Amino acid sequence: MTTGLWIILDHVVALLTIATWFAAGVALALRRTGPALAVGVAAVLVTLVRVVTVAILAGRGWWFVQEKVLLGLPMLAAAAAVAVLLGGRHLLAARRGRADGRSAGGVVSVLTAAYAALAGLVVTLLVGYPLTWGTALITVSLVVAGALLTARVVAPPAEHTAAAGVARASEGRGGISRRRFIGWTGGAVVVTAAGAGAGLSFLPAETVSLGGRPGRSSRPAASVAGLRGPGSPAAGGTVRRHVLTARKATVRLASGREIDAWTYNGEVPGPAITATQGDLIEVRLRNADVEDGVTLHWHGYDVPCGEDGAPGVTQMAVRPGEEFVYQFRADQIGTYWYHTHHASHLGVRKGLYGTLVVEPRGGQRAGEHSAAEPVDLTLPVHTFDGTVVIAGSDGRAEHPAPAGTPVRLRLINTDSEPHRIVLAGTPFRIAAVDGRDLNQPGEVSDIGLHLPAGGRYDLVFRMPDTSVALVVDDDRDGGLRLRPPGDAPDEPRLGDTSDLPELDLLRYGTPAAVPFDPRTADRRFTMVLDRGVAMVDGRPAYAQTVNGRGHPAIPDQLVTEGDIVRFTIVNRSLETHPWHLHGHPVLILSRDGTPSTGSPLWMDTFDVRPGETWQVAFRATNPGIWMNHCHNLPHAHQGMMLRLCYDGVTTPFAGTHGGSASHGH
Ligand SMILES: [Cu+2]
Repeated sequence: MTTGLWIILDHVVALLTIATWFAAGVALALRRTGPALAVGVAAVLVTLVRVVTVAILAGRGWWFVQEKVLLGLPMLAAAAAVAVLLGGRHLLAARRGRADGRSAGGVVSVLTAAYAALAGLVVTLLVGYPLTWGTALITVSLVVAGALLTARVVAPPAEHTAAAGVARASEGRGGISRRRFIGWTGGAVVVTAAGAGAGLSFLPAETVSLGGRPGRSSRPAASVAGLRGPGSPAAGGTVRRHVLTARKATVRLASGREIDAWTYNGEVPGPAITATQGDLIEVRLRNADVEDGVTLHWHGYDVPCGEDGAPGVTQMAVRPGEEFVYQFRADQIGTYWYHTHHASHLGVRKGLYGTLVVEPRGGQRAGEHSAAEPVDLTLPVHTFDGTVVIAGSDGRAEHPAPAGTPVRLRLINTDSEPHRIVLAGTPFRIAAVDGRDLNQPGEVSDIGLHLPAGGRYDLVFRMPDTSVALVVDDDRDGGLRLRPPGDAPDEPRLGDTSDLPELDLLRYGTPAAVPFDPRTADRRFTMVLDRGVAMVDGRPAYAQTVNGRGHPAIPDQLVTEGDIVRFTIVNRSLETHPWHLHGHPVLILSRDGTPSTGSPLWMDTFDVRPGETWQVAFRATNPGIWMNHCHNLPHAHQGMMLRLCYDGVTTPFAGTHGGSASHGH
């Protein structure tokens, strides 16, 4: 069973502990001894089951259980023990006819167990990892406060009740009842502890995490504004000039349907940018009327930091009437894309994206020697209002491909959710992932591919003399058909594509040497992804969090040029998080402790699914201040975003990233 399923099961068991302890408390209060005993036994059993589910989750990683082991379970266990002692003893006596009335202590202790169970689950759902002293103090205070208030209701002090018999026994000597004394003292302790907890929660937090190495040196400061690309192409290269103007437009899709889009140059996707390795790419970005402001981020392309398009970090957002010129050398070959990085959860969804493809200099790649003209299609997959649009086509697209032709399909997921890709009618290889070639990728067929948000796969094959179907999200009516000229049937035999197993890229291809020893690391950072209550852009929110915090309160990660950096990324939540570091591809080391055994796998966006733990590494060779975030763009907007900062690099730009403080949505 996956860790994600254990997390869900543990939540269900936690809910059952709350329900059973509450039910037992109510039954006891109503003097229904039979049901109270039955439900009480169930509550004890469910509590024991909870210990088991938490123990199993602990085996998957301390991050999944810390607050449960240190706070939730001890609180529940203590309250449950008292409840069994007081409530259980009373119930057994009542069953034997040796007690009547109700046991106030029993009712209070059983209900307190219910409060403890509830508080534990609330801490898991709203706070998560890491547990802080502030949270622990507040939680315990609230549970104790609940117990004291319950005691007051169940057995009020003598002067307020006719049931004076209960209170008279506890009359103190000084004229004040012992019960009142306990009540007042308890109340004072609770208020003090809760106040201390709240105070601790407002202490200033660390702003930089060092990953286990010394902190900032006294290096002379370099500004990201000065980290710009070269002004000329490499020898033999040319300059590829583009002007992209961001503007709102009505765009007609292939089916004739019109959508209100935010576009570059009135097109969706924006103009395709292509280059040959060594060319200089120069893009003048203008903004006509996108009030939020726009930028261009070169997703997966390791441009110098000043060209990265992160507003408030590497530049200011380009407002209507303004412009910004990007210039960088096309040194990396492969399939990439560009998109706005300002208010990107809106802008990219509405159409501010396009493709970037860089071909190797000097002809065909290995394995593509052929007399036939190759078919090379760039296929960004985007969802507009629930309709999947592939390269501007919202219905089924067709493309001719003579038998024997080498074919390359460059799939780009420009959405915030993953897509499932099936290629039917031919065996094929995944030649490249996120623009980087794999080592000796084997031929596969009858298999599903999971394409993360922001990710790219290059699928290659030689065209058979029958048609080939590209199916996205198991929708057999849409997608793309490649058909050889002549009378080949327009459909390959397509079964139910949703039945096909999913290819595991961590076991695909052949191992090869990598440029650094991934067993060593100069700095290690752990990012635990979850949902919780946190400040986002200065306002409290039910946020998407990293280590319990939201942007920009998540500490910066500090690295020094040349460091080998290891990330451990843990997903405690029930949603998939496509993790994306700007400026560097990362080498995938392991998933859930199982090492990657296929081709070296370099990715810039990888899906950390619920319950998963990924280890990745990279060498810090591209100085700057880089965004490090979830590429489910609404998640990033809800706080799941931080910065990786090189020692000695500063930024003159300021403001919240993503524009949530400035735009009026
Ligand atoms: Cu996410």
